[in-house]
Amino acid sequence: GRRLEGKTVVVTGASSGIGKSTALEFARTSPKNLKLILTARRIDALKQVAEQIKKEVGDGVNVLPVQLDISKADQVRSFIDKLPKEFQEVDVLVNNAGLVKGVDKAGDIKEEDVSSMMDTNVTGLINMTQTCLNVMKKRGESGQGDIINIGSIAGREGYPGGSIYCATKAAVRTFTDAMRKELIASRIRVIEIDPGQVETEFSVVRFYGDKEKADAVYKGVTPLTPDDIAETVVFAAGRPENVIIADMLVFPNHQAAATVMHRRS
Ligand code: NDP
Ligand code: 8X3
Repeated sequence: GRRLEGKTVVVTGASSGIGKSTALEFARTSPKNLKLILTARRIDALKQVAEQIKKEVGDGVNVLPVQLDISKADQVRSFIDKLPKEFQEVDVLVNNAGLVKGVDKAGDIKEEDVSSMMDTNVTGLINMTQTCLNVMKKRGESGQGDIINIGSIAGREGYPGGSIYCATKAAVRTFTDAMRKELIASRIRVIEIDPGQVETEFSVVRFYGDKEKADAVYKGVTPLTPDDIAETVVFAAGRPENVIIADMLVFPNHQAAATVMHRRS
């Protein structure tokens, strides 16, 4: 509540899944005097999320939907400058936007899938971080703000059919770790949250829109909900200034590794 009051929060990939839930959770937790910038490619979906927030918590939260494709470096570079002045002082960046494409094995992976995962999950996240760090570094005596990166269990271990996706999340993990060390003299907190299986549009995107294949991923298990992860993101952002939740791995109860899963038959 109080600790988030007056903050300006950017959530990438807020049109769906974890990002959408995170936007709602920030609004519920700090329903007064919060500025929320929601970004994704699907602007209509963002506007619906903004409407939902307004309905749930009223006008205390100032929500700004912004169309942004993080895989486009020029869009990310001008992102802050194009915001209305009152939204430019970003305090919290949630780097959530990301995607997986296909289950092909090395040798057969489509070039376009390699680039879309790399350009979004890695380069997009890095560019977004650098853009917002410019603002955070100027705050206070030595810089202040929160960068919250959504990694994955897939960044900690590879699994067959996920080599590129796993490599992108491993890159996020290493970038995050190095950056936390680089920023040690500042008050900027660099936070990584790594979910296991969460039921979102993630698998629908992975199977190029095939809902049946996506549903099969969650058969016989109870995956995390996007709200479960949203709660951890807002918890991390809401810790007192001297506390950092540096690194968090969150599984559903049936999961113990990327591919160690107990399924009800
Ligand atoms: P969803 O597919 O439901 O949401 C992904 C979000 O990312 C969408 O809002 C999408 O918006 C956005 N996005 C994708 N590409 C771009 C882009 N180029 N520019 C801007 N926004 C983009 O999946 P999740 O909510 O599950 O995924 C969120 C994050 O969580 C991802 O980083 C994912 O890797 C990670 N994760 C997911 C897990 C899971 O099991 N679901 C487990 C561990 C991590 P739009 O299409 O409108 O651009
Ligand atoms: C997404 C979870 O299943 O690809 O990060 O490891 S999974």
